[in-house]
Amino acid sequence: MPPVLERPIENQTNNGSPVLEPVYCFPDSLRDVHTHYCPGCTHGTIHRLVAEVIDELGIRERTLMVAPVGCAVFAYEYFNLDSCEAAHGRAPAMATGLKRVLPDQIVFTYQGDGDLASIGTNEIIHAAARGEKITVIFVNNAVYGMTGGQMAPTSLPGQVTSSSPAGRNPAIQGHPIHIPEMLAGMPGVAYAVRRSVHSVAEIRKTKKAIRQAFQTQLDGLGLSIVEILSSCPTNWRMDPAGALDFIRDQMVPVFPLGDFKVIG
Ligand SMILES: Cc1ncc(C[n+]2csc(CCOP(=O)(O)OP(=O)(O)O)c2C)c(N)n1
Repeated sequence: MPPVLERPIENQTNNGSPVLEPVYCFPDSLRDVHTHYCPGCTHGTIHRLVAEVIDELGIRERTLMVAPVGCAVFAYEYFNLDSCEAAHGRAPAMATGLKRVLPDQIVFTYQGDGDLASIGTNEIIHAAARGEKITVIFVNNAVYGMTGGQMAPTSLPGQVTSSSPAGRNPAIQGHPIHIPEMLAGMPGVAYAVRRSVHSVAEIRKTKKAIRQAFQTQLDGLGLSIVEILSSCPTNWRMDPAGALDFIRDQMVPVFPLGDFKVIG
């Protein structure tokens, strides 16, 4: 059994012993296993938020996850959910099939920025155009993490990566792609927002957005997507705290946090 931390509260039982009320539990929707994520990587934080939301909504038994290729490739080992593994970028297509065949299931994809905004751009755009009633958790760490920190479509102007050693030059390599802003203009999209996990306050806001994204699907309103700015200390060549500062100081100005479309 995973550990449950408990603190006594003032209430007393009839025999005078204190009532213990759990205030922090390991989510049922996560498996109690070690992950392979690097120290300071915020994929784990985001996993936890998604799992807590699924638990709180009481939908674990009818939720299907489509896992990506990339650093989160083993997400199906970490979530205690029915899961499928999609080929790189194809998660929205797989989620489309699952949701159409099993419309009472809650279907979500978990995708990195190389996966969703480059290799699978076609898939997310057309899933949005079709108004698929799926939820997309889009983790933007501004690089292709798993393969060694190459430039992604979300890399910042001037950002040094293993494939842009002189820094990304927008005149040559283009500008970062702003996915939720783009999708917000499509009628099939009901919820498109951007959040971050660089501080406790932002983590709490991110959890609320993830919850609203799943609620959007429960209400049958259309595609819901939460882009989450996430750290990659290893490939950014930073310590974990410095990577969180990088999100706040460098990523947020390029990828503003906010709601781009909220229906419902
Ligand atoms: C069609 C295809 N192209 C490229 C790859 C190689 N590949 C595997 S993971 C990956 C990078 C993934 O980056 P991202 O989606 O940003 O996720 P992260 O690892 O940063 O979390 C790449 C390019 C692949 N497996 N399949």
